[in-house]
Amino acid sequence: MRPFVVKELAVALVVLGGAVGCSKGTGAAAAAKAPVEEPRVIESGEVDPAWLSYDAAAKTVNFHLIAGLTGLNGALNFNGFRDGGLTLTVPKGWTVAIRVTNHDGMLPHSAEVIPATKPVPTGAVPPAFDGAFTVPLAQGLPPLGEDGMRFIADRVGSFLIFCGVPGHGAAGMWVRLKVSGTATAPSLTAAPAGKS
Ligand SMILES: [Cu+2]
Repeated sequence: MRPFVVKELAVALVVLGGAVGCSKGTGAAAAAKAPVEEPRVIESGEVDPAWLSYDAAAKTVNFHLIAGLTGLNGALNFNGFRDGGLTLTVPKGWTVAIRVTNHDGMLPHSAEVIPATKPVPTGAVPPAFDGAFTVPLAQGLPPLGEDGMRFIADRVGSFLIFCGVPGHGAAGMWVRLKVSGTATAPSLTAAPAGKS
């Protein structure tokens, strides 16, 4: 969880820096208008390196999955990607810790790692790895809610990280997880939607 603490600290410092800047010049009125902390603005299809961090010695990867990050697909996207457009690759045997944030102000969302199947299921199915889902899975996290999952990627293969709220996954709300027997470090790559 350390990378998340660092990130939040960085946000706090930015906010603090803004407040200090205001106090030098335009005074309290401007300071009061200082924007509330906002996540970095991401365009659909853009990969933010901050989403992924890992500890090679501990063989642990931390990934920040953000439901409805952009308006793409009626917000039925993860991190601004739909239909498998983003792939998280992790080496076999590593522990995968996924922080899941629902950035959608309207709809509930969840996340679950499932075997790669076509068509994508219309609702929650048994997870591919023990513990690889958020709670509640079918009901979803409320807008701005947060949960996490942690599991060991103990077998190679292609998997989906998909939303278990009925209809969302089938509508395109899924990205990919690849557990690799040859990769030496985790990576995050964007690929054209629908391609494997
Ligand atoms: Cu959803």
